[in-house]
Amino acid sequence: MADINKAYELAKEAYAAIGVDTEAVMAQLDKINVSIHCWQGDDVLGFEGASELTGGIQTTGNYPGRARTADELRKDTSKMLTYIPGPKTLSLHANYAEFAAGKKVDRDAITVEHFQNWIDWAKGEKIGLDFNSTSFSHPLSGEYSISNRDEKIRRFWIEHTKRSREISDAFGKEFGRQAVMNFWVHDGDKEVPIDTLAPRARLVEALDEVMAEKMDNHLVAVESKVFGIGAESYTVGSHEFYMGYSATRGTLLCLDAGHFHPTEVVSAKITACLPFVKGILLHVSRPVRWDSDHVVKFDDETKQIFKEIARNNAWEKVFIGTDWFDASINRIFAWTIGVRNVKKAILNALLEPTDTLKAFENSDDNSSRLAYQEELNTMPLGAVWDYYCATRNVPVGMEWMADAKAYEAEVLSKRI
Ligand code: RNT
Ligand code: ZN
Repeated sequence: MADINKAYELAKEAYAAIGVDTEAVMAQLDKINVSIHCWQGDDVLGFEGASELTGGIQTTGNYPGRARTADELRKDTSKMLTYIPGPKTLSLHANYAEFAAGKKVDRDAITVEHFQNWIDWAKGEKIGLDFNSTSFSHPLSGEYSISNRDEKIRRFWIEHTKRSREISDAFGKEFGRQAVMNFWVHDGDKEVPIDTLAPRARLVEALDEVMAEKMDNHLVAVESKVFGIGAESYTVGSHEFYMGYSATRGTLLCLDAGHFHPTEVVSAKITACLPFVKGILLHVSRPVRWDSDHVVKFDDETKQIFKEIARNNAWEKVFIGTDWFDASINRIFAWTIGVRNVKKAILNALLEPTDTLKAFENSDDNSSRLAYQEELNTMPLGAVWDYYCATRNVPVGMEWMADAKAYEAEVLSKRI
């Protein structure tokens, strides 16, 4: 700790010299929530007994130790949470419901009672819960779910999405903070259909019905995607579709970092969308070639996403969620590495002397703007990050690794 303090004092001075108050930055970081996805721990399978992930998404790798039950997933999540500083919530999918023996209901009939164990657990962890409706890995998933031309199938998913709103709203009430419910459906086609409009018209109608009831304890976000596996040629809920929907209906717009063409970046979209939507839900992820949901790195795009929010002080309008699933490495490592990088990238963005950079820009001094930005890259961010972790009682630097390895030896490796 002595070294951490010493390094921090020097870093504090270095940042003060460029007009950045590290204490104020850390106080701000203490208020920025990250909604952590639950599904890294069990390869997105949930607890309905699914043995296969469908809906155009895929987890690859078979590293041992996957959580097979809700209790195991809660235990693993609790472990991971001890490595993450600052505020956090856990984001659940509808297929993580739990049923008493013989009391299983289908997704169109789930209620908040099926998430009571999660609520009790979250209270113990002193965190809140967020929610996601779930269109995939179900006998009625098919290529089209809520936009299906079959009225029966469509009705099922409409009812499911209504139930999901109710659950999300109940979470909001329970935890005294507005929960965020994300809506992503895989609906799409392997080939371009002749009628690309009709499924979209059905999706608008279905969503309007789902959104009709006013519920104040949660916000709904809608998530677009460029394509899914097996649905490569047509996506009902494309970016333009949900941009229009969220702008006209007052929902949040979810931007997933992996859901665009490989040369498009989410960081470039934030201020383009903000003037028109109620708010944005981010799915911080890392695309590699396609929406492959790799563990988030402390890379340029991740840093840029949070700089865009910080520079425009848009923390109130941008909700931060995570979304990846890597089964090729220890899953607790996959979670921890990614979420710590998200937190670190937020800190990095807050440590930028934005006013100075804007002043250069506004006086057409682009030479200084570039020089300054490049010098900032090697400022002692690490010392502030270590100090933040230490003072928020989570492991500093690589310390968490030995503990996570011990957990692997004691717990994960025994799961066969
Ligand atoms: C899929 C979307 C979606 C899912 C989760 C499981 O492409 O990104 O967010 O990853 O809902
Ligand atoms: Zn996503």
